[in-house]
Amino acid sequence: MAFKCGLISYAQGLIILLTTSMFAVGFAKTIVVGGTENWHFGFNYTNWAFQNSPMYLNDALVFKYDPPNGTTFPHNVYLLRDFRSFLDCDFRKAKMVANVTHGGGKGFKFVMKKWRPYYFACGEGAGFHCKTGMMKFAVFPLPRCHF
Ligand SMILES: *[C@@H]1O[C@H](CO)[C@@H](O)[C@H](O)[C@H]1NC(C)=O
Ligand SMILES: *[C@@H]1O[C@H](CO)[C@@H](O)[C@H](O)[C@H]1NC(C)=O
Ligand SMILES: *[C@@H]1O[C@H](CO)[C@@H](O)[C@H](O)[C@H]1NC(C)=O
Ligand SMILES: [Cu+2]
Repeated sequence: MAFKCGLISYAQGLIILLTTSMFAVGFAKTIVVGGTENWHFGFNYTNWAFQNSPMYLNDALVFKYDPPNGTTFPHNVYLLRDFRSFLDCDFRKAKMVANVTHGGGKGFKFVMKKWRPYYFACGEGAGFHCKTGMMKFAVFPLPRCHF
């Protein structure tokens, strides 16, 4: 990863190395979206993402939601195209990454491999879960520097 790691001075590098080893954040994490709340209608995922930032490249997000069974709302996971469609909950050019059944069991795992913003949202109810249900959040994973 050629992300300016070489520009950090030796002293800064040492401090970062000490800090990362002290807090053991040197490895990719697996993060359950929503924590114990999982992926459901009416939880503020923007706030959750804010409280759980920063996230890093190669971190994995796990979306957990029950498959539809008559008593539960179905959910899914879409990647929205850009910030504008994220704001508007516009799914026209969005890509479904997990359907209504993929969140069962151990959940649906998504590894953030690229240095780009990811706009996640539930596409159920033609934008209703995204808008009213607050089932959307954005992540810009940061590169981790290895020394
Ligand atoms: C969700 O949380 C964000 C960040 O804390 C806050 O700005 C926003 O108003 C909240 N949304 C709702 C609908 O409460
Ligand atoms: C549907 O799923 C919910 C949550 O897992 C569960 O509590 C409920 O018993 C299930 N209903 C049926 C009919 O399977
Ligand atoms: C979800 O995707 C799986 C394949 O990964 C497929 O077998 C299943 O039928 C799909 N479910 C729905 C409801 O589209
Ligand atoms: Cu939903």
